[in-house]
Amino acid sequence: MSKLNFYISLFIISLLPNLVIASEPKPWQMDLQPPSGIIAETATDLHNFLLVVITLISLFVLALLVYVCWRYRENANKVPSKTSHNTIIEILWTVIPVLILVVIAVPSFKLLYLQETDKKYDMVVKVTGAQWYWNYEYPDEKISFDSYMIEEDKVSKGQKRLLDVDNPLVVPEGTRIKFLITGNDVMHSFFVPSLAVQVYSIAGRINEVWTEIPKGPKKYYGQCNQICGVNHAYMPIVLKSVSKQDYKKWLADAKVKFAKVDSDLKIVMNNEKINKEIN
Ligand SMILES: [Cu+2]
Repeated sequence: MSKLNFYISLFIISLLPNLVIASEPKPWQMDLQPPSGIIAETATDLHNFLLVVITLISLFVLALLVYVCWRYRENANKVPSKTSHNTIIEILWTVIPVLILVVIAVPSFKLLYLQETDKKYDMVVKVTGAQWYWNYEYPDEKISFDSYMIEEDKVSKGQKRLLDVDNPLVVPEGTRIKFLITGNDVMHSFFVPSLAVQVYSIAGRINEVWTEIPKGPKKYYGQCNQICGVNHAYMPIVLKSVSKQDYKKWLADAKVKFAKVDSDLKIVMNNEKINKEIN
């Protein structure tokens, strides 16, 4: 293989992670999951920038320590200096870190502003954390359903152990979604790494966050990341984006499949009515 071919192959291989149809953790993964959507992309850029800054600072401090250990060792520095103040150095070690923090603050506040203030969204999903499953509600469609992890002994081919669920959260591709996140019992946390969504689910309180689901059908895997009890590790999140037509089909089916609660309620009300009539 010529050198050029080798580099072309390397380039193609480097593109492969972007072609996968699921965002999920990989064995021996070192970096963040590839970001999806503007928030995750901005957060990943900030992370990469900070990685450079902290690496440079750590190397600089390490170099200073090594130099001081070598230059002022006992053999080379028989009479130690009694200096305890140096105005110029003191000004420098105060002003330079402040400047570095200001430089970090600019992209950091930009990201925070993007996450907290953009109110343009296409649909709302209410997420409720419970011991130990998630409940998803589509207020505009009047459907709600529970999402449980598939037990290890029931995982079928193509499903991921500890990650796949019976009822994924299905959303149309290319939409902006506002999540309203609340809790049913103890604290949980709704965490989907590739979308950079991580929000606490707390009983009696609603937290909100928005995210943009990019175009293209894909599965986004996540997990509860607030230690919430004995089955904390067994309440994964699966967010499945599908085409707009497939979403419509899913919605029509879901309205039938998840109408159980309503019909149960009707049965209870009917029974009460019958009981009243009998009495
Ligand atoms: Cu939890």
